[in-house]
Amino acid sequence: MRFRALLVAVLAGLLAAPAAQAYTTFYGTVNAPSLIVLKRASGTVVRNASRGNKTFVIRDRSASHNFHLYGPGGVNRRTGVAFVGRRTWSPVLLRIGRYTIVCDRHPLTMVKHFNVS
Ligand SMILES: [Cu+2]
Repeated sequence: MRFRALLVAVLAGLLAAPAAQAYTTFYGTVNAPSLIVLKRASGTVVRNASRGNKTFVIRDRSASHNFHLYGPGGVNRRTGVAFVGRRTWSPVLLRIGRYTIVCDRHPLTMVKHFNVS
């Protein structure tokens, strides 16, 4: 009887366990001829964000560009220039400061920033 009670308690605990953590997701796109952008699910461009863990879904649509994210806290993630496809980076911990998204082959023309506060 005691064992059964324990078993029920353990099963109830398993059922009550939280689902995998879902973070706010940002969508990065890089595309020919010279587009690089970071948007929210709503479609608005990310210029300011709150600090904390985020998910980045990167759509790299060109074999001649890449998507590189870097900034405070040692964040430094990138797709390969030749790579075409989707990458998910999660979690990425954003800290207060200024982050950069850039195509490494065109750092003067394909570069944007957003601020985290
Ligand atoms: Cu480029």
